[in-house]
This record gives sequence, C-alpha cells and structure tokens, in this order.
Amino acid sequence: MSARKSLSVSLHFLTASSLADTILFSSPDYVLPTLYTYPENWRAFKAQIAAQYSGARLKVASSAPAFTFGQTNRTPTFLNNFPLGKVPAFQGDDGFCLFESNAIAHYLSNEALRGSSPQTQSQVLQWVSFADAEIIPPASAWVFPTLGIMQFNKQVCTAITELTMTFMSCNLIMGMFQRLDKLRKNGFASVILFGGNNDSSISGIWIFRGQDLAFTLSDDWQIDYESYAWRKLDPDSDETKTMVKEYFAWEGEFKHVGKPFSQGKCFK
Ligand SMILES: N[C@@H](CCC(=O)N[C@@H](CS)C(=O)NCC(=O)O)C(=O)O
Repeated sequence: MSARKSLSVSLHFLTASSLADTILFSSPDYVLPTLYTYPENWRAFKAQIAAQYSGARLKVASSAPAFTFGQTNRTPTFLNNFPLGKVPAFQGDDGFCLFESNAIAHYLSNEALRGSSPQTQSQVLQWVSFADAEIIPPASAWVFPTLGIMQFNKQVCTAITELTMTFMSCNLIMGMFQRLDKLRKNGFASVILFGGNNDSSISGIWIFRGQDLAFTLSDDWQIDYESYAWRKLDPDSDETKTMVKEYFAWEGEFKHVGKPFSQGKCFK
C-alpha cells in the first residue's frame, strides 16, 4: 500500500459528555494518570481523544478540589512539576510529568495512533504540525469573534477596556507595544489612556496592513488583544473621520469614551 493510501485523516468532534467516558476508573483515584486542565479546553481534548482511542487510563482534573485553573497551576507544587504553569499538564501514576498538549496526546496514544513505520510516524507529525501552524491560527481568528472575544478585525480597529490605576494602565499599553515589536512594519496605532485612578479606560485606533488582525499570528501577540473589545471602523463614516482626527491629534471630545484624555502612546 502506498504511504498516501495508508493514511486517512479524520476530524473528530467529540462532545464533553463523550469525552467524560475517557475516565476509566480501575484503580484508586490518587494513583490514576491525571490530566490537569480547565473545562472544555480543546488542547486537553487532544490528549483525551488519544486516550479514548488507545484505552489509556486517564483522570481529568478540571475543577475544584482537584484543580482550579489560575490557582492550582500557580502553586509551588504544580510549578515544581510543570515550570511553565500551563495546562494541559499530565502526571502519570509513576510520577512522570509532561506538558505540551501534543506531547501528552502522543504519550497517551498507542501504535495505531502514533504510526508503526518511520513514514506513518512522520505523517502523524506532519498533520499535528499542520494543525498547529496552518489551521489553529486562522481558525482562532474566525472563532473568537463568534465567541464575542474579538468583535471585529479588519483594517481599522478600535479597542477599549476598563482599568483601575492609571500607572498600571500605562504600563499595560507599553507592555503590549513591546510584545508587538515585530508588528511595527505592518501596523500603526495611537492608544490613549483616559480618566484617572479607579476610573480609567484604554482606547485606541489601530491600522493594519492586510485584511486581518495580525494578533493571531504569534502566541506572544495574543497576550493583550483578548483583553480588549475590538470594533471595525468604517473608513468612510464621519464617526471614523472624527475619531482618527482626535486619536492622532490626542485632542478632541472623544465622545464614545466619556472620560478626559490622560496620556497617549503611539505604536509605530
Ligand atoms: N502549547 C501549549 C499551550 C498551553 C497553554 O498556553 N495553556 C494556557 C491555557 S490554553 C495556560 O495554561 N495558561 C496559563 C498561564 O499562562 O498562566 C499546549 O499546546 O499545551
């Protein structure tokens, strides 16, 4: 059989209830191989799906008291096993620790899933890499708006978020600009901090080269943009013309914000 024919690619959509079947209780709870995650984490699903196909035992710890995302993964015990503090994270009944969802899925697989020849093994790696590099970034860009995480993402965008302390807010803008360093050739932004302590907002106008918001292209760029609500501006509308004028001049009424100008920063 040619390598091409021997490979079939399937896309699996498993519901949370079918994934719950992955938990096969055959020994006391505390010695079960455990996957730490938060509920409905698609990265964890990769490992859960592999375990479901291979029959590997797996306990999913995704809620209190076993695991609380944002808390348990910051404890010294967790960080000692998983220095990045990220999930999914796996600990075997022998104490073996593993992070990175693809590695965990690989570990929980069997030969049928991993491939039995160098060719099929490489093809598995090919599709895993293909999904990470070619599918997930654009899929995230399409899915996030439907979840309301990112409302619009074309050409000219404005972003707004509510904040407490003005000095923190300003560091937030500069931190975001620093992380976006490589984007400088392709984007320009004027971001303004409005209001004072306990009543401040960050709002800005971004202009990007190309048709899509660039933030999904790098993990590092995604740290900040999800905190903001994005709205596409119509370049021909009077509202946009006024906003562009005000944001670039750092003066004006800023009607849509309703707080006084505090300070501005430009990304260029
Ligand atoms: N490349 C990693 C990504 C893991 C990751 O980014 N996990 C996030 C949640 S989806 C996390 O645990 N973040 C916690 C933190 O950064 O504090 C994988 O595929 O497992």
